[in-house]
Amino acid sequence: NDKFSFEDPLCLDSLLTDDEKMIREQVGKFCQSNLMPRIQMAYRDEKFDREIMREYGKMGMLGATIPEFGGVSHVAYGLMANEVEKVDSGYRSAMSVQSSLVMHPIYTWGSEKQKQKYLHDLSTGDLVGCFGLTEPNAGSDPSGMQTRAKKQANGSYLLNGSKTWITNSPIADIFVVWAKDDNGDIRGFVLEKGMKGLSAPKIEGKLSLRASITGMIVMDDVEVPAENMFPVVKGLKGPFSCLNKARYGIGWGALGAAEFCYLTARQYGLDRKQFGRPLAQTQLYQKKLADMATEISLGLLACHQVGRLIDSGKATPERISFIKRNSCGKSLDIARLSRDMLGGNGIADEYHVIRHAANLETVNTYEGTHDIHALIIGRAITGLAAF
Ligand code: TGC
Ligand code: FAD
Repeated sequence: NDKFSFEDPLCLDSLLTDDEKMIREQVGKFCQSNLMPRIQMAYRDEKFDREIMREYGKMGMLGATIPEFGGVSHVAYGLMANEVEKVDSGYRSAMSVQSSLVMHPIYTWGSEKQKQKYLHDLSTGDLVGCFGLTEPNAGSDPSGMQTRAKKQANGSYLLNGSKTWITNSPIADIFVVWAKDDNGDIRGFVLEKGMKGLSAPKIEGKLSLRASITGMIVMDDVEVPAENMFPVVKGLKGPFSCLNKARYGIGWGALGAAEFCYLTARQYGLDRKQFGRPLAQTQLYQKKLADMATEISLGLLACHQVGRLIDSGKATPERISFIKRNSCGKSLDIARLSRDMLGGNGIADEYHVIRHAANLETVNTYEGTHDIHALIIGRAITGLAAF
């Protein structure tokens, strides 16, 4: 630790426990040997291999912070997201939706019966879940959702409406969906594939996050038994508490994509010569590498701090907004810089950096856009909501 390392300039490593280091190493090996070889073609062909969910399950990567399914620290969960996103943001999306947006709400808000029915099979990847909050007319402002859950005389609910931009919906077995009831309260429901009136068409033609499958959730008079509703939680804090977890993981994850882009640009600059010397021996190239290494290291330290705060029960949503916003914005800048530093090769998929840059456009937008997180932080600073 007394020597400078371009891979870990501020010795983040020294802050990790032995367990966290071991988890990072095992997950890192899995990602490089199982995910990296398939990403180039998956991205070209716009395909998500459903088997990946079972592979995550075998690795203990689904719902890993839940005591029954691993109970790892939030820093360890962040390190997992970071390793996966070194390969592809879409592969991290699949893991975070299942863990933070499906298993977490069922574990936190679900009835005993719902937990027994779904959690184990979600942890093994035998079931795939998705999370439906965003609608065609309600994105940054989910309070404007139009999906309705109307109570029937027999006690069940009739759901009508549509959700859009939903990760994994076309391959999902279960759907955590948020809808307004007859009192105008937002309630959460677990829908199952095959329910009459429920469909999940794929959204084609994404030029970002192509190795992740995205779709709609269309509900046309879907009859949902009352036992499929989360019994207690009401209001936006239901969906928002799930977002806290997912946004935290994205903080670590996005910087994984940035680390890949930084290391690729460094190696490229050492290998390629122009004007009689390596590109890495020019002042402009070195300035860019120094900026990248600085932002990645500072960003990771912030993620580490927020992770420890979550584990000690001291994280607030604004603190999570800090790292979600910072990591996404900075990683997007770093990926674009790296693309530039590779010259023409920077646009070829075999070098991967253009894919990361394109992916990070989505990551900067979903789970609250860069500007929406500025407004969440701004409200906390001033006490005034500017939405
Ligand atoms: P606001 O008045 O602020 O709050 C309403 C109620 O919710 C509570 N709350 C939270 N609770 C827990 N965690 C949080 N982060 C919370 N934020 C708010 C709040 O305490 C209040 O509770 P109560 O009991 O007093 O009623 O609500 P608002 O409507 O003014 O919110 C504004 C804003 C901008 C903060 C919010 O609308 C927002 O965050 N918008 C962004 C929307 C978003 O992030 N959508 C994400 C969709 S899911 C997704 O993108 C998945 S991508 C998956 C992948 O592939 O990885
Ligand atoms: P809008 O809300 O229409 O925003 C458009 C622009 O206006 C943005 O720049 C925004 O910052 C800005 N803006 C909005 N309001 C304000 C304001 N008050 N002041 C200043 N600027 C403002 N959602 C889910 O529920 N589940 C998922 O699994 C999921 N997966 C996704 C996967 C992908 C690939 C993508 C692209 C999106 C996904 N989303 C998902 C949706 C995502 O959360 C939304 O796209 C995001 O919250 C933004 O909403 P919007 O697209 O409607 O944009």
